[in-house]
Amino acid sequence: MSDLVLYHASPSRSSVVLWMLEEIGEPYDVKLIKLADNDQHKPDYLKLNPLGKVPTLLHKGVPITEVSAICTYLADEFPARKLNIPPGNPQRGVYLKWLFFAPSVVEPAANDKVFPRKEPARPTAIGYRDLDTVLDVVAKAVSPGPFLMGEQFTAADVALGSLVRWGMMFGFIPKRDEFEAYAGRLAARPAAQKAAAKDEQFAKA
Ligand SMILES: N[C@@H](CCC(=O)N[C@@H](CS)C(=O)NCC(=O)O)C(=O)O
Repeated sequence: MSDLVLYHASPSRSSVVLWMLEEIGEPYDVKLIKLADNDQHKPDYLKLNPLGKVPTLLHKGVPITEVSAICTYLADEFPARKLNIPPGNPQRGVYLKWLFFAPSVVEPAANDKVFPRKEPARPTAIGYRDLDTVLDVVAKAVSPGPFLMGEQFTAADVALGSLVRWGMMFGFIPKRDEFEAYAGRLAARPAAQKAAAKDEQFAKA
């Protein structure tokens, strides 16, 4: 058994971690979780991820949950791949901002659009803006790019880039030129292609 074990449902948010693991290039094992069979609610899995969600990554037996936390952790833990901006570099703050921006700003703004609230939330009380405003910020950050941190591809591109790719695929993010160009650059990465091919097999399993 590898030090790294991904609990994965294909395709889902755990596909983001699958891509991240391919970028890292360390050996890992995959344990498939069948959401339709409610594997995520089984007692043994709830011990690892009390919310009963995927992904969960085990590293040396320690469970880590939350996509962006896992991507941040892996990039720091395996720095040779240069997928992080390390402590000491003032750009690390910007890098971390994008890693948090994905789940705490883009995702909730997208959810509000896909699942509108009966009563709109007070804009000053929620921690993000409407999806159009949020996406303007992302579009500016990825053009000309090529990546969020400029020339360096980082874990932030895996986390936020996955949302952009998925969002356009499922129609909750508009196919703006900036996003299509950025998604194209991400899809061209060999690790992204390897992860996509594996995920296709996992989906059939
Ligand atoms: N905040 C979590 C979200 C994880 C999540 O919502 N995963 C979905 C799959 S995309 C899930 O496990 N759904 C199964 C369920 O809710 O029972 C993260 O970033 O890891």
